[in-house]
Amino acid sequence: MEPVCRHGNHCCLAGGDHIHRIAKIHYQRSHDRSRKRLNTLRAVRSTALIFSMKKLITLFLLTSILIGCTPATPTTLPPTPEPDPAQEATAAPETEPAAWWRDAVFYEIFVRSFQDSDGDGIGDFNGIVQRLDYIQELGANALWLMPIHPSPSYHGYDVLNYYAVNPEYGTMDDFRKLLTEAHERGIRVIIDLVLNHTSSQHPFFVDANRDVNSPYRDWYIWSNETGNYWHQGNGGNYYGFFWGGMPDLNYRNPEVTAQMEEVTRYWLEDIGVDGFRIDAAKHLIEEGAKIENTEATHEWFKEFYTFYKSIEPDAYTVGEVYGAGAFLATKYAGQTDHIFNFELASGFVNSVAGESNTGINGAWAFTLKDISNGNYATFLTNHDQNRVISVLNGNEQKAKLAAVLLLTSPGTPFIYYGEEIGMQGRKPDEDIRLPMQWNADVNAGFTTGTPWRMPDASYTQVNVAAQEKDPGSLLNLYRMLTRLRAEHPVLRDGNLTVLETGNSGVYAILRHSDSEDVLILINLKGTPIFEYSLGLPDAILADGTHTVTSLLDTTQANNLNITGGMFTGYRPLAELHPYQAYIFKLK
Ligand SMILES: [Ca+2]
Ligand SMILES: [Ca+2]
Repeated sequence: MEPVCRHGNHCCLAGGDHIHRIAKIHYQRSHDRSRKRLNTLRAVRSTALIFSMKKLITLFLLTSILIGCTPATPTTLPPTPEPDPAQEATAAPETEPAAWWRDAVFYEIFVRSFQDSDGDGIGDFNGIVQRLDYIQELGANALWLMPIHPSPSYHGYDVLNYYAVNPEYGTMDDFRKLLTEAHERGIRVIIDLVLNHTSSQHPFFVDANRDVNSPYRDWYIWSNETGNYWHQGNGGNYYGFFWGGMPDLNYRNPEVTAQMEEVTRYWLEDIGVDGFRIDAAKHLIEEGAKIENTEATHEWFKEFYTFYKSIEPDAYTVGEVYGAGAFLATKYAGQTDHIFNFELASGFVNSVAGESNTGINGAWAFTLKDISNGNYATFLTNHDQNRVISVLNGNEQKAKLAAVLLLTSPGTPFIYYGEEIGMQGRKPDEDIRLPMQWNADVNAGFTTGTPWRMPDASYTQVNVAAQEKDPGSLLNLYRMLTRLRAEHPVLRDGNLTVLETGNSGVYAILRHSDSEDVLILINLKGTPIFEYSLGLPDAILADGTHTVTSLLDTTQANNLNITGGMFTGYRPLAELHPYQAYIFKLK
């Protein structure tokens, strides 16, 4: 057999037993390492909170100066509970891992477009390191890096080598440095894991296609079938759901599973990433005509979950199940930690675009019916969709409302790079993945060389530097919202009740926990609203009179009277301003 492996001992044709044995040996070491890492992260998080507090006070002052009124006294942060070292040391490995992702705000980065550090026009790992302060100030404490492996494409979703990094993005040492620097700031890092397919130029496929007797032949799916998804190969047609350049792997072959588990172990254990975004999760295993979310796919992910948790109990996966809502999230429970709630994302964006609460209230009805605990990932748009401000026809006020919807909702929010400054972009895909707009200098501050693709022309107006100076900017709203989310646990994991509003242009929810109640109220329309009235149909609040104070500014709303745990006919303000969001704390 001619060796096709050029990647060292990770690419051996080891069977599942071998891989599992390695996994068990590494388990305890990995667990100790994980504890140490977590303690570092916790220590850093306390520092980050203090830092955030200072920034918040500054922001309050700036906002108040701008609107010409007395600054409200910022609320005092509760002390951060410190982990008990004795308890940490004796905690049994079987203890449920702390679900760090429940408190995370993720930032999705397309490495090629974020920041070029060496003038070759291509974003890189060192560029991200240069921008970690920016990411931290945004309030993101986790990163999702789109594919970082060598690939013939600009986007990287067709992988050539799962054990290496794309040399255009830097060296493995550069990547390790990014991990270290991020972890020192309390920022976790997950990477895209492309399981469903390889590149057609991957050595496995090249060998499989060259020779029908190749040991890799059965790693892919061959047939005499023609038509959709079938592509002409040597000695038969091969299955590639997305296109011929991305042949699907055959997960009915245990060697394929063993190989991808070794890839998973390598990145978690040898390199130290914090988890994965699983690309095209629903397409993993086909069952005849059924090619999405099959039973075999669910069974595979069940085993995969056990495997990666045995390597690293704190590892997080989020599955891309394109188009999924909460119902499918329940189907992937115990198989991935989260899937993205596309149904909710559409609800957020469509309600703001259509200026009506119908879309979002409908999405909440489905989501709350299936998952009431917020165990899913949320977002507005991602790298496969037109950018949110373009969907909103460039309306920055609407983009602000979308940000409020995302960051005051349950679930773990993901912000797509540039969304926080209102970067525009419509398909083709390259144009929704353009260079980050840092400033008004040549090439938007992205590179000193020739960018791999020109930034959007809007960068002279729409950029980070300009928005940092403007207290009323979209960027500063994102910063304020992530800080509110950090300060008020109820915004992360409190219950959510959709309120009656008596007006389809008014969206109102109550976030409720044993310790705190927050009311979010939004006028989705471009005109003032006077005719509305809020009602809480469930008996969940304490009886009596509550004061209602804005968490965004100095607005004081009318008191709220609760009888029998509920209320009707409540009007916090006589007038709701056009495209205005209010976040009120009840006391
Ligand atoms: Ca570069
Ligand atoms: Ca597949």
